[in-house]
Amino acid sequence: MFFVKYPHRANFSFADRYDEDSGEIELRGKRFKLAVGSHEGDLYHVQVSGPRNWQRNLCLESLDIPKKSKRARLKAVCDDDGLALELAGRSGPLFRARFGASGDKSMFALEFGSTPSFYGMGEKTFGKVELSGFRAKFWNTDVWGDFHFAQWGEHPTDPSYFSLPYLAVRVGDECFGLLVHNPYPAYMETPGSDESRVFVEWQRTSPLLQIGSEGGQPNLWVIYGPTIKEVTRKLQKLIGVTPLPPAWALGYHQSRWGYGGHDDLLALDEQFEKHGIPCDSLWLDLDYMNGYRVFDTNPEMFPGGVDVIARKLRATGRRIVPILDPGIKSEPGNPVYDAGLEHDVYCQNPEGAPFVGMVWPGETVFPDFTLPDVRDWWSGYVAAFANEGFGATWIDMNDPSTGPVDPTDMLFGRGTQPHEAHHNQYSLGMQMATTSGLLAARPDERPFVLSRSGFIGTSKHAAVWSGDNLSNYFYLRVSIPTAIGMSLSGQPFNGPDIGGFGHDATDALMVDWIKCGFLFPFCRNHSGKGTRPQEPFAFDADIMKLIRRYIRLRYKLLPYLYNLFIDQEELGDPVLRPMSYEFEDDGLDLIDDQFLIGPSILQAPFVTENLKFREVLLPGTEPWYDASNGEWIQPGIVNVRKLKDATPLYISAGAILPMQLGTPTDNRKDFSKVRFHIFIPPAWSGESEYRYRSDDGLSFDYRSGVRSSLALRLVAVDGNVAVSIDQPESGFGKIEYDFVVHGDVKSLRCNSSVARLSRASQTLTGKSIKVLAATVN
Ligand code: MIG
Repeated sequence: MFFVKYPHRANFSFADRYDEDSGEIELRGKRFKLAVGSHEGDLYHVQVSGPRNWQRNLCLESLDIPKKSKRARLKAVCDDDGLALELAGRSGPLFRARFGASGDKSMFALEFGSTPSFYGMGEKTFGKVELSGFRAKFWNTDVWGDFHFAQWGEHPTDPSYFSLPYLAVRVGDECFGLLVHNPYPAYMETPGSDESRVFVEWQRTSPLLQIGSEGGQPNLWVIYGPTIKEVTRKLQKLIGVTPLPPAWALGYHQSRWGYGGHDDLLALDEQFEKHGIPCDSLWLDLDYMNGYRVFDTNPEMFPGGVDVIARKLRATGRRIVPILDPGIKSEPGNPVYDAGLEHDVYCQNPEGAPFVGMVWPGETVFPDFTLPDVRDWWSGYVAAFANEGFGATWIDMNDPSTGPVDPTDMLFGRGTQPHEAHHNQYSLGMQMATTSGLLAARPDERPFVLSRSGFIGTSKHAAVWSGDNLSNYFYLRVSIPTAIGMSLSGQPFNGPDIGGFGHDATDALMVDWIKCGFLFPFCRNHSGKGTRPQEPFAFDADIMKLIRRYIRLRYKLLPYLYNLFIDQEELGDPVLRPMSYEFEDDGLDLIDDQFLIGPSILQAPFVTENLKFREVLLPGTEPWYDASNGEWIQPGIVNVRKLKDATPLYISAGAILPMQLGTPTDNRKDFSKVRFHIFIPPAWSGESEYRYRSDDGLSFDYRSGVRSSLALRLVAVDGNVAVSIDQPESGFGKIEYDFVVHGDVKSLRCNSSVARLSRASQTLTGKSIKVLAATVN
């Protein structure tokens, strides 16, 4: 396994014979079995089996496979060149694929009728939404450990921490997805070219899409859309939706490598309180530990135990989230180490002894999370640890990072499985074990785990942050396409270290970053040891107020965000989306610095240093509401000036956005009281719908009916607006609501009553805007 070398198709033999009756294919005289399964929803599974590790799919998490179906959009045929797989589109095949092998490696080579576009690829830092002309590898990597600083400082590196070998493809106006369901290292090479890297012709990427893995059973899922929305929903349901997180996990999180224990936490708590900044949790990095020993809290940092401070923080509703690394200090007498030896939990080296890596505590050994009994063992420690007073868990270094030690000798399955067979899903096993530990400790609370690495199935267990970035504009800029890629690849709960992890955030960068990231699905300010402190109150008062303003705005919009996570669980839609998710205009995917939060909020933040103006493309055919000044803007390209307070943020015509009342200054959330902000352009005619749901934000009771919902339908005719609203579900009691109208409506009716409208004002991203407050009897 090399980072920047890729299998070349000249070394592969392609299936030159295929017998449709027996399903046998032949590659240079070697025989394999091909199976093409067709499933409801236009999902197809291509599986090839053969000797050695091609016999069995080693994925730890199962897929949620829809029932078999007779539909056969994907067909295997035998033509003059041998086996071809064809996916039928509306007017002819969308691709024709050949299957090849080179020893244990497998490859699907796809040829397209017309120019394709590509999206997804999990977590990449290429800085692009559209991914033509890339070679990519899928091998979970501790980027700072494995690349030289000169490479990652301001340039994309690949592979990344989190591997989701998935690619969405658009051909004409039809989309389909390709999922390599195999934990071995995967690769993709997309047609297209980056001229800056081409000196001689052969350096161009292949005109074919090449996608496959370096070992393991070839398992390719082909998901037909035809829209990107349908493809993404189907993918998400196949690999697993993200279960509704506790509401507090959607708040603002404060972290820094350097916070110790009781005293630091108390001081932070007081600062957030004093400045009226909402914050749901405080994160502890390595320094809370006793000599980097996992599950061993330094008693000097917590006089009287963790629960002392955990109880104090309960008054302000803040949780403590400690970091956990997989690497256990190899040291006789360390109780966790000893217990692990006794239960035979460690990955082995080829000599049959525990494999040793060099991580924080020095020599470290690694639980083999691919084994169910080892996951149970770990889960017991997590449960006990949670019971000490911790609110959730942050799992790091699970790529796994072995420091300077070559991981190839780290064997799984008690020495029976090669490293590559499970490397990519090591973190997944750790997530499964950690989540179940939290559930064991608190069976009635939705667990929350943040993980650095991940694989297919992580969406069911953990949020993922995009690993170590730097406080610079390169990383701010790529945070958008990286989040879009993850969202389209089925990892909706994601976000970067806001403000940047390494180096010092300047005032300007910190402000630009919070303006860009304040509505990202996961919103945590984290910084590295020795860097400039990055808490909002570490900056001068005028900067602090700007940062605070956006954190407060996140909390104001929390009902909207929370409902987007409900939609994720029900429908599979990502929270953060590319514009093309909702709008059809061509070329939207070439814009890498704009994104949508849900269907109605469009952000086009300033992500380039010292820029005074930027172009914003407002898609679609309806006007957009400029949240900084309350003006309606026609769709198309507009030139926007950078303002100190505001950020370019637009709301779609007819949108209904549920918000908390007033300006939140703490982290209280009551989803039973909501204010619907409706956005109506002048003399507008149109319709929209919204479904609002409220529940306790913490338990699983919503699954057994302890949830209330409101169904809203808005019809506007020439600026006269009628909203019909009813409450189809009342399991969580009555929802109190009122309305604020942004725009100049002529009249507003709510169900059968006419609303009284009075002038009011409202601040969102910029200055105070005139709005109409509606009183409904
Ligand atoms: O080698 O725990 O990505 O967030 O602060 C560094 C210390 C180990 C890497 C994580 C980062 C965390 C840091 N960790």
